[in-house]
Amino acid sequence: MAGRRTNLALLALLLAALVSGFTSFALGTKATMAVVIGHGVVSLGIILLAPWKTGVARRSIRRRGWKQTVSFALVALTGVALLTGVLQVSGLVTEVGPVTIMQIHVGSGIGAVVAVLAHTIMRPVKVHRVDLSRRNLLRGAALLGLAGTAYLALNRVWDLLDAPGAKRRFTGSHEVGSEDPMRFPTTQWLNDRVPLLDPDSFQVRVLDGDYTSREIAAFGDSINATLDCTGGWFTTQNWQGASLDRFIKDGVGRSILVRSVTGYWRRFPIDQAERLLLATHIAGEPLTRGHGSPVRLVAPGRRGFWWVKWVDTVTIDEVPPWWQPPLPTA
Ligand SMILES: Nc1nc2c(c(=O)[nH]1)N[C@H]1C(S)=C(S)[C@@H](COP(=O)(O)O)O[C@H]1N2
Ligand SMILES: [Mo]
Repeated sequence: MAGRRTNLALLALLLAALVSGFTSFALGTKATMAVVIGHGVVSLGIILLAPWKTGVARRSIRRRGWKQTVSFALVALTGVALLTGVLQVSGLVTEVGPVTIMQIHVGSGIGAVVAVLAHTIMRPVKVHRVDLSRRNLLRGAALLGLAGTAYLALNRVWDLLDAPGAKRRFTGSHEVGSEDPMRFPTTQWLNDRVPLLDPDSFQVRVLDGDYTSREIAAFGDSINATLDCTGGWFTTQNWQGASLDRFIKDGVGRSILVRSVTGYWRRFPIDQAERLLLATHIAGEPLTRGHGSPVRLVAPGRRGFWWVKWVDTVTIDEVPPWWQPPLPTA
């Protein structure tokens, strides 16, 4: 009974960690702040349950074979995901060799979910009516309460250590180069290559018109906005260029499709045009190639993967803005 209860709780926590982790990535707006905190709390709940799970696992450890392998993989992957999660938040370590802590965190987290599914198929956890008894719900609440306390305690630890984690953004990201414009990292979602485009002659097609970066810059719009990469860093800059609503007539179309010369694209609701900027400059300096020269999109309030670089075309159509993969696929 106690073993099954522990397994069930762990399964629920792991799924909650997956869903909240994914949501923090895909959305990461102020409105989803609670989801990011929830991700931390349920994950600490998993750590708190570990001693019980050790007891449960010890009883079944004599079984051998591939089932055993899946169980070990699950423990190892969960352990790595938890450890790298805490390290990422602390900001004390950001990479090991060629990979970032965040990459290990996401990789091991996805691996743990695959392993937990395999494990659940091998050793199904049956849900009984008593599992939802008042008593067990209180137990669950107590566990989350403890995890919440641990979360607050960890925040105190970052304060005391004066670790970057003490000053992290609500997404968990750490600040880089906000005062020194050209110092923030250049990064790609997956494997886009930085294209070689001539900033003097390259033209961006916005609806029916073609514009050089000089012409875009001449509109003279600017905005302070925070680029927050799911890689775990953010930077706040002043971006200059042309607001998208300058090109759009009222009442036409449902979404704005912004495409890069690389094929990378994202779709936005038409009513957000005035919050989107085609940028040519940062703090008065032309964009560098890595940062999206000649023209890149600035999408305030959205995670970095929405900020399409090397913009090639902007079009408007009747496709609903939610009709796209939640995360880019290239
Ligand atoms: N064309 C294109 N645009 C892109 C990406 C990409 O891979 N290809 N990566 C996005 C991601 S994940 C981030 S965080 C920002 C990074 O912008 P930066 O390199 O100027 O820091 O660009 C976004 N725009
Ligand atoms: Mo990113």
